[in-house]
Amino acid sequence: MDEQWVKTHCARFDHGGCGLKVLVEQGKALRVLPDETNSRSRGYACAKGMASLERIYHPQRLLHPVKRKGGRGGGQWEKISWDRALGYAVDKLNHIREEFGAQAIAFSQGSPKGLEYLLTMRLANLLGTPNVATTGHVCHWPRELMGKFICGFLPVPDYENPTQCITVWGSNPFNTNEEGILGIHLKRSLMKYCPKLIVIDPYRTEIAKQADLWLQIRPGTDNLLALGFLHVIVNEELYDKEFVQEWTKGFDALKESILSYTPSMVSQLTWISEEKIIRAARMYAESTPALLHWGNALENNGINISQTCQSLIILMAITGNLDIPGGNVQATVPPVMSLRKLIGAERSSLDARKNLCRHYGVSPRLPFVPSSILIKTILDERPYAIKALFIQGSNPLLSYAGSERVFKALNKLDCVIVSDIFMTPTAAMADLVLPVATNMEFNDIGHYGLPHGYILARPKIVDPPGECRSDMDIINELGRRLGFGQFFWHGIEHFLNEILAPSGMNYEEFSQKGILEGERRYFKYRDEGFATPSGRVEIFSSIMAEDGYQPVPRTKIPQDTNHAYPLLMTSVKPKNFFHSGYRHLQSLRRKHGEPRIRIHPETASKYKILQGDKVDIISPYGRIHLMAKISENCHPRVVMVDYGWWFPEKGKEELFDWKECNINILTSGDPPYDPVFGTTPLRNIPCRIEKVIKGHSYDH
Ligand SMILES: Nc1nc2c(c(=O)[nH]1)N[C@H]1C(S)=C(S)[C@@H](COP(=O)(O)OP(=O)(O)OC[C@H]3O[C@@H](n4cnc5c(=O)[nH]c(N)nc54)[C@H](O)[C@@H]3O)O[C@H]1N2
Ligand SMILES: Nc1nc2c(c(=O)[nH]1)N[C@H]1C(S)=C(S)[C@@H](COP(=O)(O)OP(=O)(O)OC[C@H]3O[C@@H](n4cnc5c(=O)[nH]c(N)nc54)[C@H](O)[C@@H]3O)O[C@H]1N2
Ligand code: SF4
Ligand SMILES: [Mo]
Repeated sequence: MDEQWVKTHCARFDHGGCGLKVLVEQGKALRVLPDETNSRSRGYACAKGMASLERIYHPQRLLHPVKRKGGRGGGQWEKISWDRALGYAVDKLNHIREEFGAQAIAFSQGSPKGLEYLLTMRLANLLGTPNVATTGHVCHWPRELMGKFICGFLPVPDYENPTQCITVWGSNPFNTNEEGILGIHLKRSLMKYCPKLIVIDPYRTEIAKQADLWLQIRPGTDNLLALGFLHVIVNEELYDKEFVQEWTKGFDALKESILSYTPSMVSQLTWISEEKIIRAARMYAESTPALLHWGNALENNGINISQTCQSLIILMAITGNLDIPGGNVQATVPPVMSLRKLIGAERSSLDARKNLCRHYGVSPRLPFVPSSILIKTILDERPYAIKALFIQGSNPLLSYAGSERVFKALNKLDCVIVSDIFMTPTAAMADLVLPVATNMEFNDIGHYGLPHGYILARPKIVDPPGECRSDMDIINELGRRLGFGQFFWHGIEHFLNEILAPSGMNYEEFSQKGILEGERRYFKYRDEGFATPSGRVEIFSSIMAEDGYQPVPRTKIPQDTNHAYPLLMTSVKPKNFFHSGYRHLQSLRRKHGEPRIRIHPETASKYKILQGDKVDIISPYGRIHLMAKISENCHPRVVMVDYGWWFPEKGKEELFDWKECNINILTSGDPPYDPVFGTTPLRNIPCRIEKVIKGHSYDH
């Protein structure tokens, strides 16, 4: 018997990171277990990671390229060869490029899975289109870019060293394991160093239950709370005077701008008591080191995200917690090919006038187009028409804000190509669907381009099923067929080896090692300064000022709820799924069978709603219905709605009931946008609820 255990890292169930070992026999993966020898995850893996083989061998996997027959979204498909599929894509893209210009071709990339999104950017650069759209503006880009503006890097929590205080702000790390690894490290740090714990979340999450201070914030007011913290810290002189004096610029401007955000004013708007605000600000500022574990709720909060990011980075800086052990640090990139080189930035011949960010007034420094702006451009045909969309690893009908407008936009396009593992509602709207190989079916590198200072090996373990090919392989081949052969590779192995070349290793050696880390150093600014125009932390951001934005944080007061929409809806990522993905997998579905709305008992009783009742949720943008779960963990004025739901078991003809329970029916992707990032709110949505009686809503 040639049974063998092979080591790899989990991927594509979140950003990936846990070590797994897989039992392989005669080319078939038989079992998967957590790898207890992995230095980072140390034997941890969640239910998703354990479902890796169920995903590989799932009967609903796409196995062949298919082309649409009949009307768009009608569920009729013809199986075609790869040669015909790629030939069709090349003809369409060439035709559109010639007739309308390269900018009429857009790419939509989901959250990064491996290296595929970078190859897509390379192809877009070579084609001459600036239109690679992502959901980065509601994910990590605001913190990354604002970090660059203010201190030259994204400050990530340093769990490698003891810390005295951890603030988990709008994150649910025991469920999401942010960045595929941070949840595990946080848990370990809590056990090992017993730091104080502050949690800022409208919902009493598992981690909130363990907190010294839980701040049950009103959704969407994190920007105000951050300014309130700054107010207390500056007023009570709890900041690091030496660091502020030596290493920052613009502290006086901050002093002035935070004057009005008194604890009493912030308390009224955030629903957190004045006393708690003051205690939390003091707890964070008086602990050294202290780290801030930043969550996605902040980016999902929409139109104030640029100011929230500014405030939080300033908070870390003035309390002396930047780039110190146990604080928020700059991780050093391991020696690999640079991002710029990989995406072919030097070969890019992009026309700045075609930049949609510039047109819509958001930061032209964003390396991609916010999906909200892509959809707006398709619908309005301003400043120009977009004709083709290549969607890679994304499900915009579920994941983009304002699903109805996404549906309209998809219908308007001349050509929609989707690559995915499964047929999704979005793929069902395509003209051409390409079946992709998933991890363990090709050699891949994980965490490249993420700001954690390491990359992970994800070697191939089994052959892909049917005719599935990796995204990298598909884009590489497409690039060659579109006439850019000299900038692509004769096979992905060459590509991977080139990426790794600066480390002196080839892919084979790297996969034996499993991980490649950058050198761990702290206080780098003492030698090199901060990578900002002034070499200091720019509390008054010269880049923001130059680009015409608010250079020190100041914020808008949130709109209040009203009689028509008296509640606020917010959400949380699903513990057992990755966004809208993997509702097919029975082991996961057993854990979470259908979507729910969580309602506080007082609120439920007011609306005569019982556990398990069907409830309509109505926002100014639409209506969905879900099953009620009564929970003391909610705030009485807030409802928590499950995110990412569609039903693979339903027919393709109805696009798998994509509208019924889809939270983004309730959000809007239209302006107002955050001025810098084009972000719209996903979490603090005014709504009302109604009990559904025999298919009709019972109106109160
Ligand atoms: N209301 C609301 N909206 C949100 C969020 C929220 O919390 N609330 N979260 C936002 C955030 S942070 C993000 S990052 C986005 C995510 O947005 P998306 O990335 O669009 O979301 P997913 O549902 O993960 O869609 C990914 C698709 O890729 C497929 N897939 C998985 N692996 C591969 C692969 O290797 N190759 C290819 N080609 N396909 C693959 C999956 O089957 C799935 O259909 O959503 C955002 N939207
Ligand atoms: N299981 C699983 N893991 C994932 C993902 C997934 O879909 N499923 N997605 C991955 C991706 S792309 C990302 S970006 C990360 C995100 O991971 P996290 O940063 O952990 O983000 P979320 O789970 O979206 O939300 C975190 C918390 O925000 C709270 N919250 C809701 N509204 C507000 C608010 O207005 N203010 C505050 N302060 N808190 C609020 C919610 O109650 C929740 O506890 O997770 C990654 N990991
Ligand atoms: S936490 Fe993330 S990386 Fe770890 S096993 Fe689960 S899905 Fe995979
Ligand atoms: Mo994300």
